[in-house]
Amino acid sequence: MHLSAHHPLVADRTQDSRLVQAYLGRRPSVPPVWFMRQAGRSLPEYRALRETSSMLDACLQPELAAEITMQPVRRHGVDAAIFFSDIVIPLLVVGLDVKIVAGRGPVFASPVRTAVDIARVTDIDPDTVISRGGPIVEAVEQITALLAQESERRGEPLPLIGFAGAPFTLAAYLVEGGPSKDHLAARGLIFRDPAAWEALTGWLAEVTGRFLRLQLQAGASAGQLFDSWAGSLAPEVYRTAALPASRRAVEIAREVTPPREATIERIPLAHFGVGTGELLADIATLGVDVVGLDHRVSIVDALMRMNAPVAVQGNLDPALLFAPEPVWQEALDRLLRQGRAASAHIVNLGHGVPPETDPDVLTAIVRRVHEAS
Ligand code: 1CP
Repeated sequence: MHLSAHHPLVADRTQDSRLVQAYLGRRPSVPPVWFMRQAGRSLPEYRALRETSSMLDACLQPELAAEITMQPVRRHGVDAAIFFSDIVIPLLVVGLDVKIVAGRGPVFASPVRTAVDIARVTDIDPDTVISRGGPIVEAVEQITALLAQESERRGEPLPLIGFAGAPFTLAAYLVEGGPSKDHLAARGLIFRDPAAWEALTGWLAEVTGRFLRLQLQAGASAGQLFDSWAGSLAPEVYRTAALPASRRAVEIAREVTPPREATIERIPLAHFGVGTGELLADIATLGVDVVGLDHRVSIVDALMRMNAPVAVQGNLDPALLFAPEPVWQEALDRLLRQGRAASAHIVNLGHGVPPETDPDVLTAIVRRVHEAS
C-alpha cells in the first residue's frame, strides 16, 4: 500500500512525541493532553465552517475534514490531533443509509433487527471500505502534512490519532436505528438470536477494523477504538458478545504493513468506553497499549482491576469544565498525581467535550498540564 512522506512508519517524525511515547508506556517528562471531541461544536470556528455542509459531508471532504481536525490543535496547543470523522462513516462508505441528525446523532433509515436484515448487511464485502475509502486516505494525508508544519512552529512532533467505533457500539446504533439510552433492542438481540448477533458483530469487526487500519496505513500515528456504550453490558455478556469482535477489530488494525526502513516497533492503540469500571479486567485482555477511563472510576482502582502493563488515559469529569477555576485546578492536580501510579498517563476528559464548553477553559487545562511538570 502507498505510504505518504509524512507516514510515521516512514519518517518516524512523531515517534518521539509526548503522545506516542506515553502510548507506548514510556513516561515523557511532560504528560500529554488531548480531549475527546476536541473538534466540534464548542469551537466557534467549527460552527462557522460547518454552516454550509452536513456533518457526514464534512467528514468526506478531505480539505474540510483536515481543517476541522487542525482547529483545536492550533487553538488549544493539545499534544495530538484526532481525525475529524465519525464512528458511522465506514457504514456510510460501504453503502448503508445513515444521517447525523443535529442534536441527536446517527440515525439509520432501516434498523437492522432480524436475521434477514442482518444477512442483507453482512452480504456487503468489508473491503468496500478500502476501495471507496479514498476521501479518508486523502484527509489523513492532508492532516499529517499540516501537522508537520505546525510541529515546526512548535518545535515538537505532533501525531494524529485515528479512530473507529467498536463492533458493539456500532451494533447498538444499527439495531436501535439511532441513539438510545439503554440499548435495549441491541442487548435483546444478543439473547434472542445469538447467531445473528455474532454474524452482525463479526461483520462490523471486519469493516471497522479496516476503517482504522486505513487511517494508520495513510499516516495516523496511533489509533483509538471507541466502545462508548460497552458499559451497558454485564461483564459476562461483554466477554462473550462484545469482546471477541473488538479483539478481531484490534487484530485487523494491527495488520499495518511497515516499510523495511521503519524503526518504530508498532503503532499504539487505545480503547475507550463509558462506564467500563466493571469491564476493565476483560478490556485489559484486548491487547491494546492504552485504556481510556471515564470519570466514574479512579485511575488507582482501574490499575488494580486491570493488572496489566497498559498506559491510562482520562479521566477528568466533563462537568468540571463548568466549575470555577480553583475547583477544576484542584481536580486536575489530583488527577496528575494519580496518573503517576500508571506506566504512563495521558490527560483527557472522562468523555467528550460538551458543546456548551467555554473553549478557553480547555486551553487553560492544556497550559496547566504542561506547566505542572
Ligand atoms: O453537527 C455536529 O457537529 C454533530 C456532532 C458530531 C460531531 C462533532 C457528531 C455526531 N460526530 C462528531 C464527530 C466525532 N464523532 C468525532 C470527532 C473527533 C473529535 O473527537 O474531535 C469523534 C471521535 C466521534 C466518535 C463518535 N461518534 C462516538 C464515540 C465517541 C463518544 O463520544 O462516545 C460516538 C458514540 C459517536 C456517535 C455520535 N455521532 C454524533 C453524535 C451526536 C453521536 C452520539 C449520539 C449518542 O449520544 O448516541
